[in-house]
Amino acid sequence: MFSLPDLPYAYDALQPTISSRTLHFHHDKHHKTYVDTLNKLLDEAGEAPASLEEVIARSADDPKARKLFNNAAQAWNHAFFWNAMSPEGQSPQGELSGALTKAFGNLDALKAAFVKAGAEHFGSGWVWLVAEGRALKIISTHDADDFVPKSGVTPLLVCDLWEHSYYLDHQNDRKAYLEAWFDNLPNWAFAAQQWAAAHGEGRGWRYPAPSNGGNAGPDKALDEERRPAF
Ligand code: MN3
Repeated sequence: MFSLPDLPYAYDALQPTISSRTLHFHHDKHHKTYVDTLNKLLDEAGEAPASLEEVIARSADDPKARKLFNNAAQAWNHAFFWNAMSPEGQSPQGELSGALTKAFGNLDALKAAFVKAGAEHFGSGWVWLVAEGRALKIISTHDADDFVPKSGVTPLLVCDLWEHSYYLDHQNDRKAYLEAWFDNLPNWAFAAQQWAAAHGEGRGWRYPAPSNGGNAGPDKALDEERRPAF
């Protein structure tokens, strides 16, 4: 059984960009439903995987496992999203700050690119800042898609583009939500840890291990080659 991780801050900590009301719905209803559905699907299949990353990686390219993938990836994406935000109003520091300047010119240009990618993304999904080797990129993904199954790509930050993440606070103005989000909420300390992990220093963020994991047979285990890099 995978658990629903608690938010790493109070429900009202991200106001006014994200209200307490939105976080209650988003975490306690939306995220919980993904985790509950994931556990139900695994239980019905008699599976007890060792990690959520393993479930996502092995279901990503299997059309018959679409429902499992969608709920597993959404469980992962939301937990990553909570960690990628901070109420502290941080700025990029250290080596990551230098790499961002080299890649985007300055923080304003990075913000403009991030907001543009998110605002122009059609429909539901996510906008990510990712590291691919030493390269830094902004990429949006549709619905539940993420970078867990893609070896060599490490996410540093993500912002949820589904309407449930901003509609109560910003109505249809996704661009205003993204601008306020980028100005106030990125957890740059977390992003720096992910950046270091992308280059072999420490391990990147992983979803909390399941309470009954590790019972999967060898045929269910991923071989090293397909194991996510983080
Ligand atoms: Mn969401």
